[in-house]
Amino acid sequence: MKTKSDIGLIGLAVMGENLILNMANKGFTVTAYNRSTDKVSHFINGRAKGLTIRGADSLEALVDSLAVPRKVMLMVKAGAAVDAVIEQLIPLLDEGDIIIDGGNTYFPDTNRRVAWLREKGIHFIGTGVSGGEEGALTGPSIMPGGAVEAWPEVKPIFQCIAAKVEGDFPCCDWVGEDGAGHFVKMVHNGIEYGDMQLICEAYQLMKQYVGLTADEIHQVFAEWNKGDLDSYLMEISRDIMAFKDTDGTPLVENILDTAGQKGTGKWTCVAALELGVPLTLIGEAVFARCLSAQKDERVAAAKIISGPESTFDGDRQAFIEDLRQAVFAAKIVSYAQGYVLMREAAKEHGWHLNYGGIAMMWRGGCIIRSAFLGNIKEAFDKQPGLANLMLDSYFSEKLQAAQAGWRRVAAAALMNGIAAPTINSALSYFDGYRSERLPANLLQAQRDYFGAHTYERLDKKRGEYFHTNWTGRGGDTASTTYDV
Ligand code: NBP
Repeated sequence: MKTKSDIGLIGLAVMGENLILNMANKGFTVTAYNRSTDKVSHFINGRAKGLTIRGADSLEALVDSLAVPRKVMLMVKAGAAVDAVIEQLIPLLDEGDIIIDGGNTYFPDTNRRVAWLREKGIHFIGTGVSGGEEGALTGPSIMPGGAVEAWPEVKPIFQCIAAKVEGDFPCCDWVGEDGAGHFVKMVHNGIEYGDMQLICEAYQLMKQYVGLTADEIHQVFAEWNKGDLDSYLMEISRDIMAFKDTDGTPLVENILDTAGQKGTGKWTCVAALELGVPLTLIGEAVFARCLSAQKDERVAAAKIISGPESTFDGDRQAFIEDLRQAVFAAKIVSYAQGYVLMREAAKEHGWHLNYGGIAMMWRGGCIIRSAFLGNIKEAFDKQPGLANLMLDSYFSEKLQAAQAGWRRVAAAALMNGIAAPTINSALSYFDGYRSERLPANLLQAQRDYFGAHTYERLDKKRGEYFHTNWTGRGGDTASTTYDV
């Protein structure tokens, strides 16, 4: 073992332990520390035995064991715990040392911490780590941002432990300034919500409308996973459909239909609302989880409010192909919206994001990994300033091809009373985005009518505002022009 460790890691819960083992397996020497120090000895005498991992029983011992510039990675519970550990580390570290927060931190906290530590001469990196327990051990997707000066020091470790795709391409690269790494990880999680909900709606339509069994749905997902929808989430959904409970019935059918959430989907939607980005698919996915959680109310409502009887008498294969197209098209919309959100955040915060690079960071190691991300990388390689993924020739052609089937599925869901919020709202966004004229002219008229909020005219140049005395009773005074 080297006399000084390459990196120290604080937080020996599931993610921290596995990241340390991953680093040691790749030849790095790591010092492990945990607030409850009994976990340190348990780890050192257990999973870490025989590896290049040393334990520290205090933060002082951890800092003393590190090669300079010291690199200390935090894998503790996001929020106040991160600040508490940073406060304790500051007096122990020197200028030029590096603190890395690898938790699921809300990006404004990372913005704040980068600035706070910069004042003290300490470089702070906030990095998203995706892939859960297994990813942490065998190769996660890592999305670092913050103090770029620290990146050359951290890069060899992070790129070495990250997942690799297309040969030896690491799913880790520099994302951008301040909290950009955590922002991108947050959008990743939001997209994850959307991808999961889309698959759930496909399952519901196949089960409730077409009448397929879990084994038949397993076969459909297996087929879908061989084409455009090839992804980790499709793969696990395929396997879940085939998994049997102890009594031989499909386990999935015995699971209570109320979904939990930890908040990253909500944060993504809040960021979208603040930046004025229509992130409709992820929003619907978050709300679908909220609605699922209202189980008791739904059970009561089902007895009171009725809908159409669901009937299917069409061609099964044809409908399943339409459904595949609908899921694929809606998925394109979801990623298009997520990328618009990142672009608007970059404008707002002055970040320089590498959009193709982000697709490659998500290409392996993480929950949303899929073949499709390679196409997104190509789209941004062709046009780095691409305004919306749907305008790229590959994706616009795919959407064109999927459109008819997508509409048939949305119509079937609506006519048969089966909720498919992400498939349907994505179609509304698609139709809205491709509409030269939306009904916002009437909306502006309404706003001007009741609040003298003014409007612009088609026959005048942009930026010239008009107010009409609609009722004859109001005056000519307009309200201040403002945009929300
Ligand atoms: P947890 O989020 O469960 O955090 C537990 C760790 O935080 C323990 O080591 C605990 O020490 C430490 N900790 C707490 Br709680 N308060 C502390 C404090 N005030 N000072 C010092 N240490 C404190 O662990 P996790 O599930 O491994 O996740 C770690 C981070 O990675 C989180 O931000 C999480 O959101 C993120 N993440 C998790 C996953 C996943 O799949 N679990 C995936 C991706 C990212 P103790 O032992 O003394 O209580």
